[in-house]
Amino acid sequence: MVYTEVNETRRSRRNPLLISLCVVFMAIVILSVTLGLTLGRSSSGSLKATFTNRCQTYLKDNGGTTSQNDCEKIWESFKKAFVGRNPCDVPPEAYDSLLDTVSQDPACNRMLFWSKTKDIVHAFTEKSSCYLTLEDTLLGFTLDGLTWCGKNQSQETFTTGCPEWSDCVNNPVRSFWNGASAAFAATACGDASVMLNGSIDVPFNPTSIFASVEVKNFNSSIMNGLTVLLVTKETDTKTCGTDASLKDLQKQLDPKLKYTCKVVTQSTIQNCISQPQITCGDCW
Ligand code: DVN
Repeated sequence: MVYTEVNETRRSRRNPLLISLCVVFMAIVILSVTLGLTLGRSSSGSLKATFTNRCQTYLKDNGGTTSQNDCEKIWESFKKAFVGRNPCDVPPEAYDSLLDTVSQDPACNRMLFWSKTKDIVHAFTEKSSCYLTLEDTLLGFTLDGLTWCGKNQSQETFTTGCPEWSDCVNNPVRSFWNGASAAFAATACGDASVMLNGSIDVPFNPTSIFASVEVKNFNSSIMNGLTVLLVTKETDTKTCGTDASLKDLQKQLDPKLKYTCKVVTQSTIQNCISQPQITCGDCW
């Protein structure tokens, strides 16, 4: 009798406790699902916002039209390339229509390519308009550093859970940069330049976009030559004449193109960037 009463008492105490625990658990589940959905939605929502904001900023800063409609149209064309598709099955050609729509006037004699020198190149082009990189064009500027993908049978855009660069060749981000780089290189006219990294073993790496896409798309009927700016640190010993990969570059270039190479130290470029006014042609 005494035993039963104790048990009853425990049970009646445990029940409200159990109920409270269940309520808290359910609340956590509901909150997580809601948060997950909200965050999931806002991450894809924010891709559109980031895209159109950057696109409008670019058009405003570069004397283009600021009409919201233009960037909305460009966004729609961009989305068509990858929305509803398996994120490992988006080839570079998927962006052809976008790249045709947003074709930009080529900047003859000012086009600058790069490989493994992204930070210093952009620090320089941000400071002066002497050169123009792909990331200084409307689409390059808008998509620089972003991740995106779609999903089979879904109309949504995603910014997380997308394949990594090396997961599959035909992923939406990698294919965009391959397609955009090919189109950018194909318009290179006059004398173009490339900043290569003289502090690494293979400055002209065959697997890089510069070697595997851009050099292959140069058009010698509109281009005069290519100047390699081999960016080194003071302690580096690499020179234009001794680096084997630069010999490969020379071999791969159309013989009609004039090849020039110059070693430029990082500090020379940094000094130049720190000048209040950069005079094009005076940096190296
Ligand atoms: O000339 C430039 C420019 O026009 C561009 O689009 O292509 C040329 C640079 O490409 P690259 O020759 O392949 O040079 P990098 O330095 O090896 O790679 C350039 C960028 O591609 C990287 O900075 C990565 O972009 P991110 O992450 O900074 O936005 C991306 N990339 C290349 N290999 C990658 C990779 N990202 C992730 N994993 C990799 N394995």
